[in-house]
Amino acid sequence: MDHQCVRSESDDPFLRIYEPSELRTAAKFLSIWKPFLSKRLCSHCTLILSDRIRSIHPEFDDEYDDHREKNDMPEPAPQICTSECKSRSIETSSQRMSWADMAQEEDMERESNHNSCNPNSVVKTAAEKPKLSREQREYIRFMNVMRKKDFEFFETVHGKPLNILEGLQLHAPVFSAAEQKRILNYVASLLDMAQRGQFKGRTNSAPQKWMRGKGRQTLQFGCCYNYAMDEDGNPPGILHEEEIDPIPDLFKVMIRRLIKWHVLPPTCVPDSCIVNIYEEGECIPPHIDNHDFIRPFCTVSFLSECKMVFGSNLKIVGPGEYDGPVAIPLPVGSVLVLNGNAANVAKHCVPPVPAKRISITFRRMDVSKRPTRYVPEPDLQGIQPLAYEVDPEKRPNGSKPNGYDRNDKNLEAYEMTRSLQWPANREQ
Ligand SMILES: O=C(O)CCC(=O)C(=O)O
Repeated sequence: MDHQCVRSESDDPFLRIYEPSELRTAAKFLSIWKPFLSKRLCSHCTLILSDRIRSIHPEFDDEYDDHREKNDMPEPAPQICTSECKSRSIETSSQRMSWADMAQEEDMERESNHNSCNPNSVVKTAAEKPKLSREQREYIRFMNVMRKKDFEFFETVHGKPLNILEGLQLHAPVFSAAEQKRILNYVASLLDMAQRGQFKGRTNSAPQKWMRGKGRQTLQFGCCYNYAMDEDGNPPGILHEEEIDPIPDLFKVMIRRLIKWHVLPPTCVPDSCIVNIYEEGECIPPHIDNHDFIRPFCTVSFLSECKMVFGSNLKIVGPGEYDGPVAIPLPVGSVLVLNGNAANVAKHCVPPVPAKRISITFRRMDVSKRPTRYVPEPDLQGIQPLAYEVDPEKRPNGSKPNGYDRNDKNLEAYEMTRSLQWPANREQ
């Protein structure tokens, strides 16, 4: 079944026996019930359901327009929900995934939370929900991102005082609770694929469990980074000849968000990433990111808050124990951007984490260091930042699209992220 096929259902003999007013009522009813009807369906099947409701009467389920309008990803591939649908969706999600799907999921979540308190409110909630366009929703979320860019910590470097945190930025929240959930499920699927040996070469590496402070599990995409001199005598840096899997689709959607929301500049679109999976007590030792990667680069935090420690001279006080002068908390859903002195003078590390944590580090390779078989990602070309002013003082009055003002919905959603769980049935 494809979308063409769903659209032409308005000519369906079943529908022809009903009056337009009856079809309108049916479509209204079904669109109110869609959060329930689409529960646990994959995003693609949810789209098919939306399309079908729309084919009954076009006035309803207009949220679906958002999926098409300025979609981050191409038109969904034809498919119906089968038992294999879920497992296949990870491989083909590039054709399906967009943040509009996630925004919809967030709405659904909010509604189901609300309705679980008051079963009589189903109709009222959905009917009263103000209709915001995708642009308006994105604008509100963009404006609610808090951006800290004035980190300061002075140390004496080469005999002179220097702000070693110059160039550090924290943006939060960039990914909502629903988006974090989606990303974590996606990472879980990537780990399953890694376990089944479905990735090339050194995409996946696991820590040596017997040694305290020996890291974390990683998944690398876009390039293979060698952390230390390997057994073939390769120095640390990008391995030119090593084959590796390309950046997974949902991570490309994340990258587009980072550029569009002014977190990374359009001159520095990441073309590689590392997923770090820290079990409780795991860590990353003090380091400065290799200059095979240009600046800035960034790390996105999930699952639990941890501190990143900075200092020009971080001390290793024992296996997995690090000491440094500044510790910066990284909230879940936040993005820490490293540039300038913070990336090039200060070392950083993550001391043993108090609870399971996942981070995704996005970096752009220096052109001369790209792997031999490097192919630019078509999905990551020509991304432009949204034309809104980030600095509140520079925002002209009335710059808000269609009169929508800042609200705190996202901050509430952000607070909810603290209770997110790693997919329940996974091994710890
Ligand atoms: O886990 C983090 O947030 C930091 C990861 C990091 O420093 C790295 O991947 O080089």
